[in-house]
Amino acid sequence: MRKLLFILLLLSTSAGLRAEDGHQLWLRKQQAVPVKVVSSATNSPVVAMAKQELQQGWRGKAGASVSLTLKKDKAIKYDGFRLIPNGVQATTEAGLLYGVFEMLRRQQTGQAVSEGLLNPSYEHRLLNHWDNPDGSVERGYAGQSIFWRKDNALVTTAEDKTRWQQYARANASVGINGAVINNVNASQLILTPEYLVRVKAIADAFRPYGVKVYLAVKFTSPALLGGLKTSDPLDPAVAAWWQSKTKEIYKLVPDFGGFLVKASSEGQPGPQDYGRTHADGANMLADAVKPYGGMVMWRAFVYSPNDKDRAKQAYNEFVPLDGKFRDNVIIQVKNGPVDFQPREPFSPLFGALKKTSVMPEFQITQEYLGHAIDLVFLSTMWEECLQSDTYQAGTGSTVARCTDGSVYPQKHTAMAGVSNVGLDTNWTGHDFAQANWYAFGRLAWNNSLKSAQIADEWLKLTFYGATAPQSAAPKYAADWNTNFLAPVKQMMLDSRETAVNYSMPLGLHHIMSATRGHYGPGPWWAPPKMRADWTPPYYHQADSTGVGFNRTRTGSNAVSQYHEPLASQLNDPQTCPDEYLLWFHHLPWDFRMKSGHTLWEELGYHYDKGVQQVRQFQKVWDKAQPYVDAERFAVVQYKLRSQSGNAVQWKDACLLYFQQFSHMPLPAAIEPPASNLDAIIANDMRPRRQEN
Ligand code: BDP
Repeated sequence: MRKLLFILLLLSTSAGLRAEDGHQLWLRKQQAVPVKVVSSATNSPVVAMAKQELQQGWRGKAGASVSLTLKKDKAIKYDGFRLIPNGVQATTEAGLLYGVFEMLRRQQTGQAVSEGLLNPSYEHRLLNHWDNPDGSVERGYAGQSIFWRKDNALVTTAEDKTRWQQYARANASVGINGAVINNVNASQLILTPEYLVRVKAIADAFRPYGVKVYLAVKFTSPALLGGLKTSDPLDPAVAAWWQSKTKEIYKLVPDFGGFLVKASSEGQPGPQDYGRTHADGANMLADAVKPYGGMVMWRAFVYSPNDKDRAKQAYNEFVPLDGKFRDNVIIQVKNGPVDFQPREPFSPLFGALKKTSVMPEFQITQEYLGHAIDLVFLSTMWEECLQSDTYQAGTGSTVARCTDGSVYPQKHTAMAGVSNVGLDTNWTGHDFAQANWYAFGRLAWNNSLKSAQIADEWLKLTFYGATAPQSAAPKYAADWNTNFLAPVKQMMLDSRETAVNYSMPLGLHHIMSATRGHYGPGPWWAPPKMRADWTPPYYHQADSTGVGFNRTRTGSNAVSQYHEPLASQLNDPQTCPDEYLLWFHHLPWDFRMKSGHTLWEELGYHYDKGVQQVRQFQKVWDKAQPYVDAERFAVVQYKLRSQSGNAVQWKDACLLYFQQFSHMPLPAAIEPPASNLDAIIANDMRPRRQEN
């Protein structure tokens, strides 16, 4: 008995009954009042969840009666819903659940629960987990995988189930309805019967929250697992193998979502190994899942060492295939043409594929934006991408509208985010990285939401009343708004531009350290024999004549992949926005910027500004102390200190490194370097365990 009590205690601690350690995310326990729920829907698991959430979180009129109604309604799209007087109306059960979460969010954040129709922008709103069968997470900074582990990999414990439920609930609360539960660099293991049993267990835990399971698959699985001589997509035996594997999966998981494929990319096998196209590969898999209503997400993240400009390859490979894909294939395109850098222009594939479904892929995990150490709210970056005008179908054909079905008649619409979730108590490593998970879900639901609103909601849900049981008092609310909400929200909204300033300003990209897993600066890194397109000098092209990648018509001509008037605007350094200047241009160090400064000075000012901004964040956070519980306050404070050191490193390293080429003095107004280049490089090259 005592042993059982002990186990229960352990379980409850790990299952989320802790106080304010971040485990409850934006779903902290509410002081709910009684509510009566009337539902016309049969009491399915999803409807039961909707009721339970209402009962646990209702903060409207005590004793109110709330109706959940399933009803035909042509205006409701996908799993959208209507807020009606005293209730929610939807055409799907998931719609009812989302409606409930919307009502509760409004109550908790002080917004009116007014009537209205709320449809999601995208049909499928998915997290991609880069989790490996051994429990490691590629580019994960929040501990091991919540799905897989090395020892006892296939034993599902009660703790596993609880965590998967909590995870699915968090997703549902922001409208995320799917998860790819293994790495795009996929192991064939995932398709073995043992692993599929666990996939089923995960799907069972997700189902009551309306979250579907998807798998990333290795293209050569038929040869590796099925003993076939080839994995050629046009070989009938290969197609038959995939059909039978698909059948096996659907038997276990009837609502399985489909496959995600990284093929012929970064060493992953793919149709090109057999002289076939991406369309051949994707269509063969699409045919296998079609009878079950499944979908294939085929990634456009492709590039090869022979390319003169890596930024051009995805467009070159995929545009000729436009219209050749089955209608249940959707091409998954990273926001920028290179690779999740702190700032990239949007990928020119958006809007250019007119007869093929296309979905944006964002990176929630902060591979290039400070891991789980730096505080960077990514919503503004995603908003910038979604609101970029591609001009592909006239003015106003933004990335958002070119992917959500507004511009092109896509059979499927979707958005994916590479998850930052791991086994850490607070799920995401950094307490503020939770905001990126939250923001991704909110933007996938509504791709025209503003980051300021998202930050506002998240802060209220995550921190309000953390130190004050008397938080209902009007005085507390007023103080909280002025002293906590306003400055901390501003810090979040400024944080991405700050990270760009101290790491890769003015269009610089891919100059991060290779030895420290992409954390910190490494513009010098270019070991002999290394593929050029994996080294920073390939991207910054610094020499005595200047800096930047010439992608204009006199250079790689990547600008021509954009539609006019954008192509000409980007092509001319006088009209190219400063943000993208060195992305598209190689310019002399004394090039005159719009500000009147030389390019060299402007670089110096940006790096310096980034450092000053992080120091400002430290002050903002220090002042926020009275409003934050001790645990979360201390951890964030500590991380901001590390971030401030990181910013100084970036500034010193990059300015001293580039100075070797510019031969110009640093602007007098900026803070002088704290170290010298040799020492910085020696420290970066120090042998470490984690490799690129
Ligand atoms: C790169 C990551 C690598 C991923 C790759 C991808 O460094 O770990 O496998 O993206 O998206 O940014 O496939």
